[in-house]
Amino acid sequence: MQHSDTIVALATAQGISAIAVIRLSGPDAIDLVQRTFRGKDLREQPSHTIHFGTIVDGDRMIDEVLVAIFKGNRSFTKEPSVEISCHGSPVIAKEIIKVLLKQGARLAEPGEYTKRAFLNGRFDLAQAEAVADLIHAETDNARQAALNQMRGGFSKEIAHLREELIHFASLIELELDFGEEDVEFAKRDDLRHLIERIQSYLRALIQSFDHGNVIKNGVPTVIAGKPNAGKSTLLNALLNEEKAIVSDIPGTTRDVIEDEMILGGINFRFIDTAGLRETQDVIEAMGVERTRERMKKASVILYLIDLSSTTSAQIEEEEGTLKELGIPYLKVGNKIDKADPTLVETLRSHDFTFISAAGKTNIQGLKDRLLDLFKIRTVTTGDVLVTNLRHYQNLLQTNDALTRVLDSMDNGITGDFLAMDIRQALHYLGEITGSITTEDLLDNIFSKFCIGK
Ligand SMILES: Nc1nc2c(ncn2[C@@H]2O[C@H](COP(=O)(O)OP(=O)(O)OP(=O)(O)O)[C@@H](O)[C@H]2O)c(=O)[nH]1
Ligand SMILES: [Mg+2]
Repeated sequence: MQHSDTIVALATAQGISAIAVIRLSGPDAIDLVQRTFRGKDLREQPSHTIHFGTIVDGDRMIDEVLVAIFKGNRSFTKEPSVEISCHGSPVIAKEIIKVLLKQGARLAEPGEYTKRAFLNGRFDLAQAEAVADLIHAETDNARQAALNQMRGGFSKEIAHLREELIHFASLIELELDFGEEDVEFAKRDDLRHLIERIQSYLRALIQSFDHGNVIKNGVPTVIAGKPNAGKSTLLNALLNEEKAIVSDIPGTTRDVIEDEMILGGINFRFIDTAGLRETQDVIEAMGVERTRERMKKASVILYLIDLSSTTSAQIEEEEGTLKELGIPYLKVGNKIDKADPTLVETLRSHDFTFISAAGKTNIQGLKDRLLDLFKIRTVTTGDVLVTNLRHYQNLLQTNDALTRVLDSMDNGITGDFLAMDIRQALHYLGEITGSITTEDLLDNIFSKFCIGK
């Protein structure tokens, strides 16, 4: 697909920097820059070369720049492209973009470069999405997972399996054309084998999402418990920073306080909350409500018990409520320095991690237990991981449709139902790689990119 217009945007971050890069893509990219450029004639230079000169607006010089040119389809977008490196002042970048707009360029929409690269066949949709993931990667593992996907990941295998399935779909549809006659072009045993092969691949991908999701999105970890249990003290100890106010007055924390920290290659988002209790204080009650909301959305809860002032009966009661949430949790006994020894003895068999948040005792032990819950291995080149929720949902739907095909075959159901479920499976698979797209789907994906990407 060739686009007729030429787009322009700042490709580097807003703000002051040594250099800023302005990027153009489209049929007129090089001609258009030439009209504002004093230096060599860019149209006569070979592709993939860089040229020094000035950008001018009529007689007014705006900046000295370096211009890189990419001709024909030998660029990221597979369109003629130009990258102008200017001095990194927001004013200069803005002025240069203004001149280029005057010459007929149009401001790029979010993700439009990557969208063009996709539409021009540089890569499939799953790979295009990985470009955004790569830029937003917050850990080295997330970077590697995104890079693997951008460089191919599961795309090729899915495209290949889809081709094979299309072959069967067309044979079955041919059978339908023959109507009443009893013909069977699509050998049912072969189809069964193919579906089993596809499903085993899909299942591996589906299973990888638990791991992939943690790597890409991190782990929201809520610190909860009764007032004064030492939650804010623990947050500070984990982050090694006086982030939250600590005091011996119960009900100190009212708002949610959060910050991120990378442990063992995973981004943990620690969330300190208002202590759980019934209260007449309107503000505090709102805080407690927020705590409950956050607990429901957590990936894991660090549930704190104050060992200096809690009885085992109370602990049992609190754990009962905690269990009902159905969210994984770690029981943490805090203030081990002031704990009642008999209570500690009783709790030993109850899978508690004992710490002193104030004394920073066994904080590492707690971190280790937390990491054990997310058995993460380092992502290496070539690992295929599903990190994207959209892909995950489509994989599940494909798998379900294929299970229906198998069921239909087991029950001797006729060709038209088989064909329908196969077509659905093909649809969901095709949406992952973008061989089937709608404007809505593309808008939805690329509008989440930033401008210039
Ligand atoms: N002895 C002892 N005191 C601690 C420990 N951890 C916290 N404290 C004290 O317990 C009191 C309450 O600590 P916070 O961290 O404010 O407790 P919280 O759970 O955030 O309380 P709320 O915000 O009111 O829900 C403070 O006086 C802390 O200094 C500990 O390990 N040992
Ligand atoms: Mg607090």
